[in-house]
Amino acid sequence: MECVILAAGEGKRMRPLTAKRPKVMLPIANRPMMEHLVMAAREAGITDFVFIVGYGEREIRRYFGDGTTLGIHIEYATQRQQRGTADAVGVARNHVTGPFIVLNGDMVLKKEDITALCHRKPTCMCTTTTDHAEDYGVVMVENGHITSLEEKSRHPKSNLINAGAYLFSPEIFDLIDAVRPSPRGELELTDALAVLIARKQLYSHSLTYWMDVGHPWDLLEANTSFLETIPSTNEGIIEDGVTLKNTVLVGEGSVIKAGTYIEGPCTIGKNCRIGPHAYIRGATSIGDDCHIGHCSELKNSIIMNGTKIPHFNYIGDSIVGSGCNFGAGTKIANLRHDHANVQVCGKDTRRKKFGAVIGDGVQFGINCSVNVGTMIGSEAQFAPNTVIEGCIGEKTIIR
Ligand code: TTP
Repeated sequence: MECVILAAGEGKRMRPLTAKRPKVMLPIANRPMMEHLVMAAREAGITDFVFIVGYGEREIRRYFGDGTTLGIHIEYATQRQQRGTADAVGVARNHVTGPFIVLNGDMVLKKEDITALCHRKPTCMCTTTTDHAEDYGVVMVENGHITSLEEKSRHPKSNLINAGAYLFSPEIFDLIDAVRPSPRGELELTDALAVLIARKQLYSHSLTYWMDVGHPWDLLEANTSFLETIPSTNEGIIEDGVTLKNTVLVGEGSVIKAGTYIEGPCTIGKNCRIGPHAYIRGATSIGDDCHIGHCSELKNSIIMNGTKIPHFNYIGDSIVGSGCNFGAGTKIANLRHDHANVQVCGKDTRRKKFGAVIGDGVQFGINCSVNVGTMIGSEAQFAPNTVIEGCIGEKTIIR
């Protein structure tokens, strides 16, 4: 069975983290989110993949290559313009020969569900339940057939939704050819599926596990769930006087200095300097070439490659891009005094605890205070003692 992974989208909802990288390359437990999906499919026995790439495709091609290192074979097909999901699947036309699986690249699935999908008869749509059906395509199912599909309804008829995973036969391409732009100007896969629904030819396949990773805060949840399943490893140097609790992974060339206290699950990439006297709490992922220094505390956060958090910093429930520098004493708040859900740029994170989303290359002077729910665009710079909140555009300079 061939597996087509849709990975051409920009991921506007993930901005500013996607300013310089495609959404599917954002890290979860220090691996691109798409790698977790590919590995689940490989464990389900799939070895032939077609990656539909577009936005940021160079990074995807460079990282995955021809798939040999992962024990799979990858063909790439470029979607020149991100014209919608029907268009993206259509790009796979000359790369598949028989029934094939299509997976949105921005979700987490379990191998067992992919195995079960491979054994179904085409055409199948995977479904799952959610408390936020209004954000997705809501489906109705009767006797195993999908009987209706309604996109992002304000008043969803059920909590059953389209999970973005399918089993198709090549006949889908004829239906895709007939799709015309939707009111929002996209060629939507759901319009091709509507024809199959009318013919009672679209089966429902119910998933046991599903996680959608569309917003920055979804990364934290996915990070926690992956870190909880990985065993501890140490390829670095751990000095005497370091305390490690629960699962902690330390990458090659990293040094954990004396007095550091790490409560996993945590993963630390390659060539990092941690401590002396750093305090890191789970679930936290720290990328390669990072420095977490004296009296800096991290909790439930994702820190990308090359970021420096060197002296007296606190970062909780946050996502920090690559190449950022935190001046001594700069801290991020992560809880509102009224304990209400944290909003980021007008969007409800549905979390009581959330800190900030920080793009790549942001520079903080000493003693900056970043309020809960702040979003900071890439390469912004802040003078010492700046109080930072709200949505800050990229390259903003506060002197
Ligand atoms: P979406 O999540 O709908 O789109 P997106 O990834 O661009 O994200 P955002 O809404 O934040 O801008 O896409 C679902 C999947 O389909 C995702 O894995 C990306 C992929 N996709 C393509 O490959 N090509 C496209 O033209 C579109 C719209 C999406």
